[in-house]
Amino acid sequence: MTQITLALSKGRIFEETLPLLAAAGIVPSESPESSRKLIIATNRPDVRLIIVRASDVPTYVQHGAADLGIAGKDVLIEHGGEGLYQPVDLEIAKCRMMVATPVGFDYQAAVRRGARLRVATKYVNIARLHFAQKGVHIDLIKLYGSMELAPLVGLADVIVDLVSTGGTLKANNLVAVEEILPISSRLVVNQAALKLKHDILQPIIAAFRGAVLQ
Ligand code: PRT
Ligand code: MG
Repeated sequence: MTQITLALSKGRIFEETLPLLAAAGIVPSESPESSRKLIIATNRPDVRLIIVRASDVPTYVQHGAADLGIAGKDVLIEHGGEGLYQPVDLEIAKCRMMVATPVGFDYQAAVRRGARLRVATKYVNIARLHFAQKGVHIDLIKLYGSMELAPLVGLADVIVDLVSTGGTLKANNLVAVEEILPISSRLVVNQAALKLKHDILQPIIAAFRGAVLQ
């Protein structure tokens, strides 16, 4: 029997993927939130799930350790997307990549002056490209989380981060000053698997696509 492996991350992506899986007739046998298992069986003997860090999904799929996966556009841009076919925008886990500053920092004036900006972010490729397109010189400071703290303690002038409700920025006296791009999660498929396991993958891709259009 041909088996397929789908890579997912815990949290918001898993939650929002459940209805899409259901549309493809796939029901996980347990929840990764309550189970510590990293390989989760489903009601279909030919489909299993693996639970990985959100930013590791493209790597598993690129190398064929998973046949397909679901990853945010932010993660895909930072990864580069080599070896990945991206057939469907699933329109889940939506948010926006934004530039944010402390309340009171005059971002537009700093940009007009041609000031060199210190930018703290986890999304270094997205930030580098954005400021290069604006012609703004930056010093990039790579962080792995809690970017909101950086401007509050003088590590950076601005941050580049994902914003959904805006609650985290507000709680830290920061304000979004520029949108870089809208973000949602994509279905990604290993290009070799798409050919070799076409008969089993194609109906799943079609079911996901159909579920998005609902
Ligand atoms: O947590 P881990 O280090 O394992 O990885 P991760 O943070 O990348 O994973 P996860 O599960 O938190 O996010 C998975 C994907 O969800 C991301 O790659 C995005 O595509 C998408 N997504 C959607 C978000 C958000 N919304 C979001 N709000 N990812 C992160 N956030 C964070 C943001 O970085 C900020 O710290 O939530 C905070 C802001 O939220 P608000 O609601 O206060 O604005
Ligand atoms: Mg997170």
